[in-house]
Amino acid sequence: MKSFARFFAALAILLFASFAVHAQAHDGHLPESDGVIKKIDAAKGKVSIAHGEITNLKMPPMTMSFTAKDPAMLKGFKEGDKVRFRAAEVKGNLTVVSIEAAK
Ligand SMILES: [Cu+2]
Repeated sequence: MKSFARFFAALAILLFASFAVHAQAHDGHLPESDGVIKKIDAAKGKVSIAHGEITNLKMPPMTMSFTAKDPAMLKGFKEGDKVRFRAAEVKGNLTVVSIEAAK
């Protein structure tokens, strides 16, 4: 009986781990949103963006502050830059997971 319980516990852990990996791999499938950088604080990894609709967050256009997934990704951007970016909620923070200059 005990070994059964251990087997199911191991199975649950494996399932959970594979879901976590799967969720991470999905960053690239988030829809891109348009925006203009209003304020940038690369040291704190914060960026304020006047953004268009963000469908995956069910968010209408607005100006708001995001946390950068990695502060280094803000290097090379400045206020007034037009960008395309992907945003998601990460640990309760609205986070920019990818950002690139809009052409
Ligand atoms: Cu918003």
